[in-house]
Amino acid sequence: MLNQQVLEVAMRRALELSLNGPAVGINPQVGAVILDEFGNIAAEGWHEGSGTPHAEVMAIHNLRTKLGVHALPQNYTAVVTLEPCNHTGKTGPCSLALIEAGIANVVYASSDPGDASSNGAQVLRNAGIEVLSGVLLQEAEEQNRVWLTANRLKRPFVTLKYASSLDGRSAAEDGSSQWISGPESRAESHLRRSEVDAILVGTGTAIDDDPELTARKPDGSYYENQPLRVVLGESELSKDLRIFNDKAQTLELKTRSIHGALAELWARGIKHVWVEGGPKVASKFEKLGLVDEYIIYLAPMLIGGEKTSLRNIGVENIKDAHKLKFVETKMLGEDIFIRARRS
Ligand code: AOF
Ligand code: ZN
Repeated sequence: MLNQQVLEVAMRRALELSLNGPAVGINPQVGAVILDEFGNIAAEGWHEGSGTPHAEVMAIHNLRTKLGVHALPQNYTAVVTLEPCNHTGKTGPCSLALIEAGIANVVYASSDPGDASSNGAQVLRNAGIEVLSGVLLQEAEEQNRVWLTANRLKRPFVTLKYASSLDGRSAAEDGSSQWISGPESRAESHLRRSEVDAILVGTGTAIDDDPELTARKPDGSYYENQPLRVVLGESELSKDLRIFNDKAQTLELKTRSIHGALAELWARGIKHVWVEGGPKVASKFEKLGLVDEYIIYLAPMLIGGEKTSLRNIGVENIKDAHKLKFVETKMLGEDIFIRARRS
């Protein structure tokens, strides 16, 4: 096996390559590099999304093409960001592809959480391949948290997003809320929208604010990926609402059950949902402990009054407050951007 430092450099490259694949869709972003016996990169590959070849299969293919032979010399190390799969889904098992290619060593970061797809490492070991797991585990877990969390919990990853005043208000007393965050924040949040599978709001927000809930660039044009628009609640909605325009798909979930809604979205292949409000729906997700990540745009203004971003989340005593940790903060124009998780 090559030394740890060489493997970490290769894994860093594999993590970078994985980002060439789409963030949206039901499959993970996976990258792979194949190292020769000296630790030099001989070939690279990544996964382009559901229905396309997996990262290690791409890398093997690229190596064969480069060398112009099918039977490879038996001294290669495959470095992959995710444990090679062991199932036939839309493509064949990567474990077998690696064995068949005569790869000597396989190194990966995170384990595959799938019921059918996991266990690739054991199959590789049984075939006499040396396997090392957990290389750059923390980096890989952070980068792939959406797909990994969703597949471990078997429900979509939930991001709660809101823009608020410094005193945590998302609207004034008359309900007006345009605009709290500045143009830089709004541009950023639209870019992030384009990288999720669904945006969810309650019927109250759909009716009161009449949002379009699409991902738009600062010039008003639309991003290629438009997340599914999901409206949760039992109120009847007029088809004249902007949420029903033809810019994206829309799903009405006529239920009050948050768990039921998440199960329905998971069944539809939604891996990442952005909960955008209003405060009642957001508070329900928070109360149930279903928020995996918070994205908050904090504007330098005070609004006061009752229209807080969250309402009752079940905290009666301060010792029950939901404790978070900031994982990323930055200035965005005049605003502060915060990405946080439960601590
Ligand atoms: C890997 N390498 O590049 C990817 C893996 O329907 P399929 O055939 O595309 O299989 C999707 C599953 O395979 C996915 O849920 C995950 O468990 C694994 N993805 N595995 O070894 C890859 N994309
Ligand atoms: Zn695979």
